[in-house]
Amino acid sequence: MTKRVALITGITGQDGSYLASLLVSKGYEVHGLMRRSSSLNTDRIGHLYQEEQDATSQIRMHFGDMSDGASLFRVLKEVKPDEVYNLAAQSHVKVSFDKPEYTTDVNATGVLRLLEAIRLLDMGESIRFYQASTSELFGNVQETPQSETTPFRPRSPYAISKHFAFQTVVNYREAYGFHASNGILFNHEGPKRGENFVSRKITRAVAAICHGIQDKLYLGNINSRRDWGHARDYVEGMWLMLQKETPGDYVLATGEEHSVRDFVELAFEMVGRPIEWEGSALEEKGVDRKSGKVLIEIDPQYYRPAEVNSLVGNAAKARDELGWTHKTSFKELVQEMVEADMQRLASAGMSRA
Ligand code: NAP
Ligand code: G4F
Repeated sequence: MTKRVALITGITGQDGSYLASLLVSKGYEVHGLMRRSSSLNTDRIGHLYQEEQDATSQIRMHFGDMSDGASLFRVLKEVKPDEVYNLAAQSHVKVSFDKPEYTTDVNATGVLRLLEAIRLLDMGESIRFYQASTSELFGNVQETPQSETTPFRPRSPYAISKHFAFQTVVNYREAYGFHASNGILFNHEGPKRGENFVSRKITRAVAAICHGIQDKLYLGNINSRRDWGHARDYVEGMWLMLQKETPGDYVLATGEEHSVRDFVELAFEMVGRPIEWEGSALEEKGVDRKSGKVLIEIDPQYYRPAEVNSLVGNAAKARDELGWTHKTSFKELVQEMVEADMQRLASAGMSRA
């Protein structure tokens, strides 16, 4: 039996790392597209990746960039993948307001570059394509919960770039018969989550405060609500979409909604430091109930010019057609992230004393 070959863009990110592990465990030959960086950025895939010459390396890496069409063309030609998972993106919503043009180039035009390279290489019939679409497309939500039929009302340069990418995938499916699918994924997290997304920012702060190396956590809109699942569960859904005979667009979500405030309360509770809230708006503070110390303050620099206040998904189509459901509860997710950050600091011997 010949091994199936997968190419993952964004392999050095949170989802790329979980997906690479999943595909290696399923016997795939896994290749990753990686952009050049002045310092090594392969930490998240360190368990799979060794240097090119090392026969024990479980994945192969290729330099390329979503902003460089020729590099995408070259990598596709070299790897000849059966499945392409396009996870690469400037994925931070707030940052997209600061870098709208760059975000659009990578997240929108980048997807067009990749699909067009597949078409020009006459690989359209042999490749199955996954696009990392997002619940941010629903933006100013028109109904609750959101499903595949809910209208898109994007509210950030990030969401608008992903809207273009979504429609481009649909267009290549309809115009050229590509097996191309959009996964409309709601927020998914885990211990490998980037440090400036709110979930990880909170769990890192909880650990650092417990170890005495941070005094306070500064947050933006703590009343914002999200449908948070575990990335490990969601990459399984990506793979399932490409195993289906016909392509399609699928929501992956837990169907449960929590506020940032809930996340903070649960995370601090897990280390025995329950929080009480005092004051309101910019003056609201999270106080350690036992010591009376202020641990959380609001900093408006984390507010967005246009906020998505609430997102919660209906993943019935993925359940019925793919047999996908999430496995990890909100509480288990927060627990795993807090424990991992506590463990990281403990093993680094970090404390202020
Ligand atoms: P992430 O941790 O930020 O990873 C993004 C990946 O894209 C990294 O490997 C990054 O490389 C790479 N990348 C960025 N710009 C690139 C470029 N110009 N060329 C090539 N690679 C580039 O994001 P994630 O959380 O794993 O999310 C994966 C995908 O799913 C993203 O497209 C995101 O927008 C989408 N998504 C995520 C969620 C979620 O909740 N996690 C929900 C819905 C959709 P570096 O390591 O060098 O930075
Ligand atoms: O963790 P966040 O930055 O994630 P956001 O904006 O929901 O985007 C993530 O999920 C999307 C799927 O819906 C992905 F497409 C996207 O790539 C990314 O993975 O912020 C979550 C909420 C927001 O409402 C934000 O305003 O938390 C609020 N928040 C409050 N204080 C904060 C902070 N967000 C961040 N990053 N930092 C804060 O201090």
